[in-house]
Amino acid sequence: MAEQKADIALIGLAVMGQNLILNMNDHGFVVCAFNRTVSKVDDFLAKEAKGTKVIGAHSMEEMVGKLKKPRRVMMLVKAGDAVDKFIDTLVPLLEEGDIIIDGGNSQYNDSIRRAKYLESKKLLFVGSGVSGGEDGARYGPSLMPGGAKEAWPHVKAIFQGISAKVNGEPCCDWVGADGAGHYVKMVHNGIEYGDMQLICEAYHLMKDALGMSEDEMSAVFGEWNKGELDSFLIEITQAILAYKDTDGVPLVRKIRDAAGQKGTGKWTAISSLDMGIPVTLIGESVFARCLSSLKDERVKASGSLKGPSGVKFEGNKAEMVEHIRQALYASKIISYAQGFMLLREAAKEYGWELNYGSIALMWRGGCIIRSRFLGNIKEAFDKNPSLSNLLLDDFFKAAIHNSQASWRKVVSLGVTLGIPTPCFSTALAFYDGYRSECLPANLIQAQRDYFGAHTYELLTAPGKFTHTNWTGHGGSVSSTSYNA
Ligand code: NBP
Repeated sequence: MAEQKADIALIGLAVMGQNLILNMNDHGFVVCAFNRTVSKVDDFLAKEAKGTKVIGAHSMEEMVGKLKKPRRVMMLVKAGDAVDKFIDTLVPLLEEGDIIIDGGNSQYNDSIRRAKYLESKKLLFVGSGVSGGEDGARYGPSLMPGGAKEAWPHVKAIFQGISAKVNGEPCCDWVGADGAGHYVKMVHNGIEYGDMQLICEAYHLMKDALGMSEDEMSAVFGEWNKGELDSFLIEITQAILAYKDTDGVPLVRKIRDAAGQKGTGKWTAISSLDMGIPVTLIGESVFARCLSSLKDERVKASGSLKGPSGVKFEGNKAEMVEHIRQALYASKIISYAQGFMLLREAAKEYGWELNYGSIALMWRGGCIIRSRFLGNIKEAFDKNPSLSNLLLDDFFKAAIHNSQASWRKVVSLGVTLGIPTPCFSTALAFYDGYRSECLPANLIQAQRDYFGAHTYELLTAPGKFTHTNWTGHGGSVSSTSYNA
């Protein structure tokens, strides 16, 4: 009997690829598996995929020959050159209208380039963010596909079938053209960096300012997870703090405090700098990881650089824990407001028609930043799809107003005790800046004009650039006015 033709091929049999294949199989799709190291195909068929409808291929030619048309080939391989190499091999094997999907953590600029290249070859490119790690891939990831829209009707059933669902709605929808899916995934990861750092600052304050044990803190995170902070990251933090090593000591206490990173937070910060959008919280969260990794230098400095001495927290612990919860919540609102500001600017820059409510729904389940809070964001954008800033939505405005006194107390506590709270602090500084009618940039403009004849605008004449001869001996020639 002839072998059944596959609905989709999946290249890359590491953790993400294998689990996505099994997920697709559970949803009734026939998948053809392939991998650079071909022996992994047989290992996979003999072990994890045993008893499933998954079929394998030992060459790209064989794989392509086993696919229904239009052919759908998805890659879950290391981002970068590997993706380009597979694309180069696939192009001569495919026909007009076939679809190449990259589900790895590719840079959105690479996806823009690949979409254009494959369009010139009459092939359809889909760059899809995939989030949720191993478990998400196996039982329901958040999927953020973008690229050639003509491909969407051909991949929608598979993607929405395997994705996470919230109240029956798939955490997957079409994002936009060329690199939009990977851009949205990048911002998701940036926000994830911010969320993790905010949780770490709450932990740091509870541990060092309030002197709480890991079990006490675990219980606090457990409580927080029942309210407006309900999220995957708070949930795992509760579990991590409760986890004991074989000697009964909390394992977290033994872990070296030097954070790693793979780059997506940094890319988000770079993109925000390029576009001039103040995504300060994600930026600080990346720098906090960089500072943490200077462990040896910090150990040396800790022996000689003094902080405040003789100050201790002497208030009511339970009340301060609640203030910390409020500070975390308010800072998180700022982080998401900044993330959506960046998405709005990117949409303008790259000509994408992003649906912000639908992005919130894609992140609502399946991915690492999944939370109840994203449901509130979806509601805000559903109510007003052209909302210019989340902070101006009534729900979030009220939430910030309600939390800000606590938030200020917590930032002050950190400053007084010498405990760094880079993300709580930058979020508050952003909030105070964003709500200020006047900032001191008038003086910056005067300084720039003083030393470089860069000109300034008067409050009464915006758009009209003037130069002043501040010293009496400078000339009256001004520098060209442009923004750099
Ligand atoms: P890895 O990122 O570890 O990639 C492993 C796969 O890439 C294997 O199939 C490997 O083939 C292949 N590969 C490598 Br490595 N170098 C290659 C090259 N030069 N040419 C061709 N193939 C090459 O696997 P993963 O963790 O499953 O992630 C897959 C993608 O999904 C990545 O882009 C990752 O960033 C992204 N992602 C991962 C997660 C996660 O939680 N792990 C979550 C979301 C997205 P081999 O078997 O022959 O070495």
